[in-house]
Amino acid sequence: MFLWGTATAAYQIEGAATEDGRGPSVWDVFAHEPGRTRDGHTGDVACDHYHRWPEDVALMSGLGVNAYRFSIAWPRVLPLGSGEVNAKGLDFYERLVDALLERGVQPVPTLFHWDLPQALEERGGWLERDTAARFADYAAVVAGRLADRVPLWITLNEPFVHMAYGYAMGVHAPGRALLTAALPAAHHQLLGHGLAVRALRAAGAREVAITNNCTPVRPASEGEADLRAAEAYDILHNRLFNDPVLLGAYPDLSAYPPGLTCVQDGDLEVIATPIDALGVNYYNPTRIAAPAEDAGLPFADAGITGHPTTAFGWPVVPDGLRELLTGLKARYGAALPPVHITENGCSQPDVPTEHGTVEDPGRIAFLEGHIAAMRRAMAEGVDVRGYFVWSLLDNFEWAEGYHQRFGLVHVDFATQRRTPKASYRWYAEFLASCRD
Ligand code: GCO
Repeated sequence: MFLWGTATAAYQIEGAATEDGRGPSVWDVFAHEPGRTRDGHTGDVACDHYHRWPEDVALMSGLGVNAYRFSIAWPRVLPLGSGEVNAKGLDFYERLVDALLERGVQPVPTLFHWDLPQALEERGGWLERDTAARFADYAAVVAGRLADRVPLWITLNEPFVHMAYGYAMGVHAPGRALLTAALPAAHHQLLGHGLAVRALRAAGAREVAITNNCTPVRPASEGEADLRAAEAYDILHNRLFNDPVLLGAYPDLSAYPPGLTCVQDGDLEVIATPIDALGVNYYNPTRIAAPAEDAGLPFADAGITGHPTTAFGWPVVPDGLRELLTGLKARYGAALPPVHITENGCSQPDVPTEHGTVEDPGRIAFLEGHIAAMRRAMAEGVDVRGYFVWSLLDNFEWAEGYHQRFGLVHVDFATQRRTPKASYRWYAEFLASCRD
């Protein structure tokens, strides 16, 4: 059965940041620091999904999706990151999973969508090797409760973005701006992934995946310097996170001195523990040029022009999804497991009309175009098993706060009123036509 779903993440929708024993995460701390997010927005309340989840499950049921990708908040389950388990945290996810199953919606939980328990950050976060072991312990706790009912698990969400934005540039939590000294955060996340795959399987999980953010990289010209820069970017964004998982080896990191110095014997075998699927998040391609002389990095973003853009200013290039998927197949061949598009979607300037509807033709065109591109890739031989729209609800868009709306459902953050947009009705009709 092809999985058609929507996706969300805990910190972006749950709210209830201090309720029922939840510990603080790096995002709670970061969002409360002055100047970190637009207008100082935080996820304290977000979509109040922690209390309104029955309404949100009903919205999914009305949509007709057969799968829902959400994330489990590590600090709800283990408030200090390790040690004592908070039963109320596990109870919340168990209720959600059971309600989804009752409605024929397959739960697809992600164990880490960037909300590291603050207690672990204070011990070094993902720069520390020990965090990988704590992640596996946490995975075992959650799977111990839910593996009998959850067929497909995702370990990490976008370790590239977490390393780059959280540890290299400091624009996401935990707000560290270490540039290439952030690389250990890549290795320790990947090691945590591999250990978690083993822990999940030991607890009875049937299928396990990792979700990577992938982008097709285009050189700004065929000149040698641009080609070299594009290759360096492809290595950092894509290959650093796919190669060790699928091939058991890191790519050449000589463009990023000193490279990875924290890898120990046996780590790559752990990271390459076989997985059942690769989750791919796709938003847009990237065009890369040679950097200026004194730039600290071996590439420069040249920007993509000549395409429509989302409210975020991101170029809309549906065929980039076909290019990405066929490129993965060409690169990894038989080592590429089945793929799920675990996120795809766009922000639009959605404003409710005087009739209370939300018209979002740009989002409908985006989704139609990308689903068609995914199908072209499938016709070209890529084994794709699922597609999840980002997102079910407008939600807390990290450093952008509530300013970027990605939902099929509009959320009025003052009243928490949910209004299905035109794209919600479009997706419902599309899913109904797939079932006919
Ligand atoms: C991501 C994200 C989401 C974002 C989405 C839009 O994994 O980057 O999982 O949390 O909200 O990508 O930027």
